[in-house]
Amino acid sequence: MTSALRDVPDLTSHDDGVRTVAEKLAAGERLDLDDAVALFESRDLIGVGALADAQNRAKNGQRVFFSSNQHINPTNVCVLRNTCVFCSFARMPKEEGAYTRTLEEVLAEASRAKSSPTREFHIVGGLHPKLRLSYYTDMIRALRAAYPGVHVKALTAVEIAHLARIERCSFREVLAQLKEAGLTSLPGGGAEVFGRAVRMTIADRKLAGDDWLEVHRQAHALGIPTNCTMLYGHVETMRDRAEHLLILRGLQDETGGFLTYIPLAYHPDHNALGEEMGWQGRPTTGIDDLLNIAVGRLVLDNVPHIKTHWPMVSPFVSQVALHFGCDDVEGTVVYERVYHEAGALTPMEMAYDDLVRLIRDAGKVPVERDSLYHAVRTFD
Ligand code: V47
Repeated sequence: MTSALRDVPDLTSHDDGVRTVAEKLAAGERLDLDDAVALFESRDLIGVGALADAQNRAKNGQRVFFSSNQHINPTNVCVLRNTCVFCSFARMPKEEGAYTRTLEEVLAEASRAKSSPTREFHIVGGLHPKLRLSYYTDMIRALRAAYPGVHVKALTAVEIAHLARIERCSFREVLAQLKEAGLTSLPGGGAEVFGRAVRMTIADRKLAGDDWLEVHRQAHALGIPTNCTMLYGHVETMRDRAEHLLILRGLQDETGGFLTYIPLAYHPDHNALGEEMGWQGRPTTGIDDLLNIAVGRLVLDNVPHIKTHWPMVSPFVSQVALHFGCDDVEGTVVYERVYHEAGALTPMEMAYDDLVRLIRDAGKVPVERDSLYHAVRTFD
């Protein structure tokens, strides 16, 4: 049963916090920091999930979006190699395994997809000390020329800020040049957790939280929509998570430029935090992965979509997430290094038909989308 006005399930939860949230939602009230902490601390996953599922269905019905996309990681050389202790992907310029692709190599890599025509390139990489902005604008122009109609979602806020430093110009100037070259949107990486103590522990020299927000604010002002993320499952507290979500919600109130929120599950293999620093944690569990989706849906009431990243949490958890507030599934991917270097055991690619089946078998309606969430093909 649902309440007639607000589509909130009548819920008798054993958890006071979840009952309070249910009452607030039914009354049309916004959740606050304490509510968000209570949801992250809740042991009533099914109760939290049912609330999130109702909110998602009210926004998106039975539709679940996915994209035919390809990830490209042009370089793993990164000036933050020794300070972002959670990262397994970065290398020093002369370190074994360091690579930087030429434009020709990127174009060759872009033609890997076999199961479906690519509609989106997702491009993220390291902070290379020497690559100029023109390396990226040339890449975007070449990809758009070779694949007419394709969307390019490229460069995290951290990479934008790094390029601004190299070019000695503003974030806005970098973004404007990328847009002119054909950039469609920005991915949401680099946010990690905004809280100072967490950032000092896991990403000491990385772009500060306020600067991450400023890059996204500037992008939105230029008409470039963006995604947002949170990296969870390392040293953060439940309050850190709650504060992070409220900060994202605050920027969305201001600009309305976020398209989707993606909780990113920390993978501890082959990085200093997981293997060398005496971190007492363990990889995230299915329970935590689903809870992060559900709490994201409930707190980020102004963000249209919540995405599950199947390479990190597995296709199985991603499928179940579709009943916990999620309406957006990572795409075909094709080839990916950031999580697989960190020990993700999932395949690198999901064939287009398998993605459609994964969504259908969850009882949902698959909708292939472009980067801007326009429906390209609907599987009724
Ligand atoms: O910011 C790095 C994460 C992010 C690890 O916008 C790790 O659609 C887990 O931007 N374990 C970059 N995560 C990836 C990114 C992204 C990914 C998926 C979808 C979208 C989108 C954007 O990868 C980094 C960091 O948070 N990451 N190392 C690790 N060991």
